[in-house]
Amino acid sequence: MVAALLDRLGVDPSLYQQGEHAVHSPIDGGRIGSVRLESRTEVEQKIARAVEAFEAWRKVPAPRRGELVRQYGEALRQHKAELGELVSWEAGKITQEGLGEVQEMIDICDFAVGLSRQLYGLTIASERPGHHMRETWHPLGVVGVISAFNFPVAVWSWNAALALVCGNPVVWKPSEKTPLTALACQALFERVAKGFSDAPAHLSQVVIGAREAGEALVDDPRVALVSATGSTRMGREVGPKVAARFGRSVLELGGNNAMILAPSADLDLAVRAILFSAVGTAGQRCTTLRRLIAHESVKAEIVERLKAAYAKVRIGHPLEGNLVGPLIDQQSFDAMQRALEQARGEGGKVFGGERQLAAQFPDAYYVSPAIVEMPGQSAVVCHETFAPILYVVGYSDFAEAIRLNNAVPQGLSSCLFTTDVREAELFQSAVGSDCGIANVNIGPSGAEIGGAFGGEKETGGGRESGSDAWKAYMRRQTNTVNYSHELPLAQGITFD
Ligand code: UN1
Repeated sequence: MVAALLDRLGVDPSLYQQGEHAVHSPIDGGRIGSVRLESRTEVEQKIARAVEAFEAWRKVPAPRRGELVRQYGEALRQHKAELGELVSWEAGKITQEGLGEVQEMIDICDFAVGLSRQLYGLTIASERPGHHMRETWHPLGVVGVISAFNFPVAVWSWNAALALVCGNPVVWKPSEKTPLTALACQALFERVAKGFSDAPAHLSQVVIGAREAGEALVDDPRVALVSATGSTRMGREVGPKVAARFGRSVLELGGNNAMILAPSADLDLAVRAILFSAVGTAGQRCTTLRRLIAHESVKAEIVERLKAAYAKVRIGHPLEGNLVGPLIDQQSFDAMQRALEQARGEGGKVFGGERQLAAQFPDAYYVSPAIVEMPGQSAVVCHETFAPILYVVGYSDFAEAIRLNNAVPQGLSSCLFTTDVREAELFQSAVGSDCGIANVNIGPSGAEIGGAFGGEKETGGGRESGSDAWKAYMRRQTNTVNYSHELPLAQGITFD
């Protein structure tokens, strides 16, 4: 099955049939490939090739660079079904979400194509006569991308599409858990690049490797920007290392996303939003809803309605019409069980969370999503467990709800369900949510690519994808030109 998909996506079988690192599908635990892990030296060789590619690519006009990304987007459209299914096999996403992930790639390609004609700088009023000032944006250099298993292809594409139109080559280290989807994206890229006369060799490269390979990207001063998505623990290592060599990093780390449910909320909408954002992707999005902060007047009702809805959610093989697929692996299952145990110890009432379908899939980890009513926002609630656990806490006044929303170390996404315009505006104001994303009447997950994506505090502060996130992938230059016959100095200084 997987081999046939990889074949249709043009991946050379030698890349996934003879390595020492086995790749297992979370769907049934079966082996779907084995890849060779690259050494530090091999990664360094790839970086050297990327530097060469940069020399050529930065000279290609940006709209022409955009044309390559447009053609890549076309290739993705043609192969959406296969790539989406491969995402399901390798990351365990349900059909709709696997396809949605590929659509997110197509969308960012479209965005980047438009951007390739809009890498605008500024003109600035000079204080000196006969002078003009402007600000220009130039290609930055090699961009290293480190991505996580849960969005095995989309997050790379946010980075790659922008990096490429900005004039930069990309070296990508995907998660060791999802190398096959990366090989597929790379095969598609190579096919498109081959037919594109202005694309230098090695414009996009994949590095299959473990920690050592990631470290090679992080440590190498030739990698101008490291864009890393993953745990806060990983970011704590990557950020300082890149900073120590004065490199640039874009960090997209843990989230602990809340929904505030106000007394005036439309509960029908809220139930649907909670289901998608807490249960979808088996709770394995960085934007997954993990905390429900419900007003005391609606808390009992929402919990009851959620329990009824959770009981109906179909859990099972993600390609067979179910709504919840498996967790990525046993480690993830164990972490979930430990968190539920801790929650009980902290006074939580746990509903759900048990292993499912163990007889049918002894080597895979399906769970029923959990709802945990907590007496308050205790330690376990402040920690991100990458599994479908929704903690519910109550509040009585709105200021307290905002305080709870903000009282965790992470700051990625947040949302409020209300029909009270004052609450809505306050939530999105300077004294409201402290997160990078703050929504009203939609859940915290499933963001469109057009906005800047990322968050504050332990989420790392990086922004990827839309808006002006492209600026992180370019270097800014301030230019002053004197077209007069004098040499006036700024600040009125005389130096005769
Ligand atoms: C992630 O989980 O790392 O907003 C990215 C969302 C998706 C991206 C999630 N568009 O849920």
